[in-house]
Amino acid sequence: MKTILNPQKKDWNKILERPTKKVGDIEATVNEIFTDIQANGDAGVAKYTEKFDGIALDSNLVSVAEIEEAISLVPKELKEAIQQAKENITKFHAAQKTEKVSVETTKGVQCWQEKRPIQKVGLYVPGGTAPLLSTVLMLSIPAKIAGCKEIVLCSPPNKEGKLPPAILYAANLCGVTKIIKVGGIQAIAAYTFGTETIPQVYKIFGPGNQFVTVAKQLATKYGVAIDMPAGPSELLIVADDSANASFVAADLLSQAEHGIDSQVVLVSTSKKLIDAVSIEIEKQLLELPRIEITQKAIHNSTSIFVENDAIALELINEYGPEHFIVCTKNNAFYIENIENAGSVFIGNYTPESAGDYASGTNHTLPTNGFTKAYSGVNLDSFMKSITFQEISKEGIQNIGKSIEIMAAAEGLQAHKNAVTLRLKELL
Ligand code: HSO
Ligand code: ZN
Repeated sequence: MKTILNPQKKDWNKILERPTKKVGDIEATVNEIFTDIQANGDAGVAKYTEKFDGIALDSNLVSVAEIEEAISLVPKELKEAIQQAKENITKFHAAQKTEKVSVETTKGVQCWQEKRPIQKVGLYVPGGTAPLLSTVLMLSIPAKIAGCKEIVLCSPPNKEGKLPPAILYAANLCGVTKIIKVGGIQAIAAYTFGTETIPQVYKIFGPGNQFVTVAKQLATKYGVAIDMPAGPSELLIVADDSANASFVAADLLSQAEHGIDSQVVLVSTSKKLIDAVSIEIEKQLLELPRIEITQKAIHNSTSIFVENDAIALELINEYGPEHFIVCTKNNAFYIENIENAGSVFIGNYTPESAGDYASGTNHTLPTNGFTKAYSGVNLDSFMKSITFQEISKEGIQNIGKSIEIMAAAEGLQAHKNAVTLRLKELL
């Protein structure tokens, strides 16, 4: 990790630049696969599964027998851990339900807002070096609580044509209605158009590599919503002498382990802490099975020394980290004033891993500075708000004149008439 001392404000963006990936001609590939799957449905999906995942499947729909096998294969200890995580994620997301909002804006004019679930949602769980069973929980639990009717999950099969048992177990436990062995661009294309096996959905959720990300963006052009633009994982820790250096190092490494393009940043008002963390990182790194990935991510990462908490805060708000750990004497200052972050972890005993798995908060969060405008996945992500209104005779008499005047000002006579006829009838 390189250390930068007291950087000038004009250099912050450069120092905190996210590792960029080459998008290259991904878009052309994505377009081609979309067109093929739109025209050929399941046959197109099977072709790309064979091409990219190296497996020809008779059917990509996960069967009851496969789920039963998975249930028998997942160790009891893991089942219990999943159960505890599920309970906490359920409690936190169920508590996010809101009451109907109803207001009489003017006498006789009643307006209200109610939420309804998105009926069909498509969840995506990537394969790769670490199949994330926790992501299954983070997406399917709020979908179920929201009341989504069709909850489909796609994930790429391995070379034997299988999904990891823990993914199947978690999906089945959390109420996923259909599990399909398909990954990458072809999964997103299938969600966009629908195939004989894979239902078309109204919104797609979940992380993925750059192919999946570009595909999700293309899906929006066909009218399918997505949770958020995804990017590599990030963690920023602000810590001072009150922090435990080995805990800070462990947290930085936990996020660096995701991928070579993960970005971890340490901001501190203590040079002593920065040095201690750096020594700890070197020590702990050697013990990690994913040392190569982790080392590369750490290599791209930075420690930044700043003079005081006010400067640190400004820099953090400018960066807008996906995950933000606060471990200082002045935690309240950061908590009150943080503007841009996906999820905040406070104090020496709150590792980011807690939010990744089991505390109850969602780990599907905006990255790449999108925290400035996007929220992480939550109950509302699976719902829409509908507004209602009912106006009485008295109500239309109270607001009718204003509507007529505004409609006339816009030159929209028919709009005005819709009110004028009613007002006349009431005379
Ligand atoms: N930190 C990741 C989520 C995750 N970590 C899953 C471990 N498993 C993105 O928030
Ligand atoms: Zn993680």
